[in-house]
Amino acid sequence: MEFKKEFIEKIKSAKKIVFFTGAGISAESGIPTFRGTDGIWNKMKPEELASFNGFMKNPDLVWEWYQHRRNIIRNVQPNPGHFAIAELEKYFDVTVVTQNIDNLHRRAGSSKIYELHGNIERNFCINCHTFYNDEEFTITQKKVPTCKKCGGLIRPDVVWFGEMLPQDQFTGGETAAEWSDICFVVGTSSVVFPAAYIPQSAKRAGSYLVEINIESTDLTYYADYSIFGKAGEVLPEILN
Ligand code: BV8
Ligand code: ZN
Repeated sequence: MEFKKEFIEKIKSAKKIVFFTGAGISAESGIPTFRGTDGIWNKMKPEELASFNGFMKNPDLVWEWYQHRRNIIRNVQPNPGHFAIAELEKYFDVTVVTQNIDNLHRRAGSSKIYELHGNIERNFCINCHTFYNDEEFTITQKKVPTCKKCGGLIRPDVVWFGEMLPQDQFTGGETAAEWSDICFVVGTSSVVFPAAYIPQSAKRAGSYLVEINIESTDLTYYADYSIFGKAGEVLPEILN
């Protein structure tokens, strides 16, 4: 793969690099994306499954859907894209800012990660906020579990539509992006806010914005360089 010269020069002088990632980076591991031809939202309604109202209306259905996704995530592995990002820590100060809840960046070995939309391996009681990790429930448990302390419903610790992002994760991710020399935007449709502000903030603060995606997105016209290709194929090339 031939990269453009300006990009190669930027890489040579860069110290701080941010990877802003979305569902597309995990697609090659076998986790379905949300939008696009095979996206989850083509079959299911986000307001029914990924909102607090949806959960209150049908907690068992929402719990079962997350159990289904946990099952997929447990049985897949990080792909060459995740591993390349982790390996780049040998050469740069790398920060990962991810919208994914799948833990694959951590499993690939990345050490500095901001999770904007939470993590599917954690759960908490909607009543008293006691945290429960995944091992406390069997993967076959289809009905929503209840809290040992207060009997409240237990939900996954992910950010649903209409909910605030964890402030420390958003601010940490945005600050890292603003201070970066290069901000890679990998495998995201860039339509979910406020997460999608982060690459914009990076560019406004002077970072060089590089998009890696199999197709053009809302961010493409804004990027300094768009590389069209699969994350698991493009990212390892950057190591060369
Ligand atoms: C909030 C977690 C406010 C759980 C998710 C401004 C304008 C318009 C609307 C809004 C706005 N601000 C807020 C909103 C509303 C809403 C929103 O953004 N709506 C959009 C959709 C119109 N936002 C919210 O509700 C947010 N909260 O605003 O709170 C508030 C204010 C006051 C008081 C209280 C509250 C919260 C949003 C969080 C939603 N959570 N998920 C879960 O996963 O179950 S959303 C979901 O989308 C995903 O989980 C993911 O995190 C997120 C982004 O998706 P992507 O990662 O980009 O995935 P997608 O499938 O779209 O794209 C995949 C891409 O990969 C494609 O481009 C494809 O081409 C590419 N690709 C595929 N294969 C590959 C590849 N690329 C490279 N290689 C490959 N192999
Ligand atoms: Zn409780």
